[in-house]
Amino acid sequence: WGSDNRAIRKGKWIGKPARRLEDPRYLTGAARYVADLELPQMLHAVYVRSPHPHARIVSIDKSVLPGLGKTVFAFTGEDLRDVPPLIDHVALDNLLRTPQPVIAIGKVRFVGDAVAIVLAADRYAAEDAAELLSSAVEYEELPPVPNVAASGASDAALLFEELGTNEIYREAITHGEVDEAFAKADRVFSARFDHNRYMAAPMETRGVLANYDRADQQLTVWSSTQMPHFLRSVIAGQLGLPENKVRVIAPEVGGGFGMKMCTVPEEIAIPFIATQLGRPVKWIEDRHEHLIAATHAKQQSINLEVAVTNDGKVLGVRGEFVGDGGGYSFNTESALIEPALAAKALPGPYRIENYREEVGAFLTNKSPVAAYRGVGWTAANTARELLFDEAARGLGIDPAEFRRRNMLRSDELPYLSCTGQVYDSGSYLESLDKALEAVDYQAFRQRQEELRKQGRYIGLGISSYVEQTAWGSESSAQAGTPLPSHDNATVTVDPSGKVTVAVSVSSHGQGHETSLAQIAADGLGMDIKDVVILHGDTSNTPYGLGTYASRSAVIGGATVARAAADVREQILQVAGKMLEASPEDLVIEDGKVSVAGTPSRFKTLADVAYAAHWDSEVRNSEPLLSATRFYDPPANYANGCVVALCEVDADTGVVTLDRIVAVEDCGMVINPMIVEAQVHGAIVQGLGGAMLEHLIYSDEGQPLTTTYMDYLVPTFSDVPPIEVISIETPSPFTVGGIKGMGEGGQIAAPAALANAVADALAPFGARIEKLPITPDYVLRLMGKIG
Ligand code: MCN
Ligand code: SMO
Repeated sequence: WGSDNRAIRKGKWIGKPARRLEDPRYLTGAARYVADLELPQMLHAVYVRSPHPHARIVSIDKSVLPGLGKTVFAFTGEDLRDVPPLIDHVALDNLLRTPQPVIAIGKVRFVGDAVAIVLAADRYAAEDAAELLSSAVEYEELPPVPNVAASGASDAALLFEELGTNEIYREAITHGEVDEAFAKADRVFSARFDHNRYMAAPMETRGVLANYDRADQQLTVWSSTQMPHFLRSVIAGQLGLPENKVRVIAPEVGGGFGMKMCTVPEEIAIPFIATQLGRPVKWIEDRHEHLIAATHAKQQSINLEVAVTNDGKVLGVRGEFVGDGGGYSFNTESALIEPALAAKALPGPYRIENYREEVGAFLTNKSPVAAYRGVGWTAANTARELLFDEAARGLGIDPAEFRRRNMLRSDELPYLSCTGQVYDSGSYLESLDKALEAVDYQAFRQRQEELRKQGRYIGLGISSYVEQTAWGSESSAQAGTPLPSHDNATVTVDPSGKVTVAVSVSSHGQGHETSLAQIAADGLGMDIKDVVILHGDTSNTPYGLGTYASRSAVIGGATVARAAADVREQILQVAGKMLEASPEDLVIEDGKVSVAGTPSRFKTLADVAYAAHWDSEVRNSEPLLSATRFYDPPANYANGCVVALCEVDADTGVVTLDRIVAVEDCGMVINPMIVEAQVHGAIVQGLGGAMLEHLIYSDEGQPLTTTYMDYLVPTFSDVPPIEVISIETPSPFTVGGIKGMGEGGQIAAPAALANAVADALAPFGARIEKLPITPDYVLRLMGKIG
């Protein structure tokens, strides 16, 4: 191993579409989520949440609650004054901080802001008591700040008076010679793009169960989280407990999609109350609460200008990215997460050397914005790809050809982008060409022309992308939000020869119990069925940051590969003594260690493992087959291209999606079936954001989309056939050449869909400036309604 730290042992499993080992328990209903857990003496928590977008809390009269302190308990912000507020700690000097108490103190800043927590022995009693307490909260309403325009107005009410402004960040950075580029340009195209506010809306809402055990003074928190170790660090810090007295368990997590990445106030308040009451406390969010109080995502406004030559060469780009952060700049991430990441991601797979990025972020009286799959990158990709199509149309150049003229060729990689990102490797042009070939691009254009003559409007949209993957320290620094990040895995072979792999990444639907087992199985020459992956529990996994930013294949995979390689050495040492052969002459395959070329001279892995623990003649100096290894990878970037085909009904404005083709290049693929399914899932979520999902607030700051009747998530019937084509360009920088891919589909799909609609409506001169693309928006674009 030592000579090449980037090698990975590829045997019978890596690259195979192995069926997911975790699926039987999902399919049979045996999987257990936070809501399924019951503890003796457990209390159920229900939140009292603000009905006002912006108000002072004048008083809360707990005395209205019958049985207060005996059968019913209530906690307000004042009761939790000793718990420090949550603050974002992004390392940016000029970002104004907005401390968020875990229950509001003095003031509420959005409809859904936590005002009190009520507890009772069952959920029904707690709901009734919470309703009673809600009516005993006196508010003094303040003028609402419903959007960025209102937030920036000179007479706007301030969410944090002490800051003297609602604009918590503004910064402009110039890369290269931007003004010169615009001065030289033949044409300048510009566009405004308003990205809609929508949200992850995982099948499982948020939920926390906390229990403080007085016997061993240990706090155990079960939370539907993506980052158990990080959450433990935050809880210990917030509650002033030694970290080794806090255990965090992420049981089954029914989707996180970024929303369950950062620490939420509920994850601090519920454990605190459990320590105060000395009884287990469970809070399970309901769907209405989820839609108003869980973090929202994606909303930002982008103004883009592109300077081009008449033959379609991009000379420079100017962009302004303004985030609508909601009531608090959200802890561990900040309101910058959308606009700042979008600004850095804007160049994408193109050769853009001159670029000015300006980033601003405002507070508004809405639920805070935090991560959701493809955070920032989705908005950047959509704005850029829409504008590139617009420019191509304006110049009379085919949109695919326009892209080709500006796209980085494989032989230009590794490439240092103007925003400081090192694209390690990829297949940008090949991905575009493969996607177009799959849909028979030329034939489509002919058909489009013929159908237009009949008054039918079909369209094709292209979206090329790079996806920054595998956040380690370097990737996060290149994204502009530096955060030391690394992970660990411990691989252990027990005396019976079975393998347990404990990882710090934390699967919540991605199938790590299979894909990481494939890596361990190849590393140790055995079957994946003999490998158990432990994750999501701080008491039996090594420290690490968990699963987000498409980091687990690269980082989790490498930690497992490295630890397995060390254990393999330990096995070979023992087996060498048993077989009286030099360890270099041994091979491990199918659970057997044999002498190369003489397969009849072998020991089973079980024999070797037994001897390694119990036979003092042959065992190693440490009678254990186990190793822990860490990994913090260099930055790496996956890439791909999504092409969507649609038809727009000119009478109703309804868009029918006919077909989506996605080319995905994530380097060496561990499990092609999982990768394909991840692409499908991400595209469907992107489709939701592009066509259906919209969290709408009234001008008074009231949320109007508070059930799934108003907030439309895509269903099976909204999804066209999706074909996934794989290209494998290994990263020269990562272990095994693996790159991540969990977000690519959602980064790319909205632009493909929006461009398809814009292409269909080109005869109407339509320009898509916002999402979702609803039928009434389409009719507006066609000039059919005002
Ligand atoms: N994979 C592979 N070969 C590669 C790359 C990935 O086989 N070259 C496999 C991995 O082994 C893993 C899966 O594909 O099983 C995704 O890997 P990766 O891209 O590393 O992403 P993560 O596992 O770190 O998952 C995070 C990513 C993110 S950031 C969001 S958001 C998202 C996503 O995963 N949230 C999800 N997909 C999700 N899928 C489900 N079901 N639920 C979520 O909450
Ligand atoms: S938004 Mo994904 O958890 O990085």
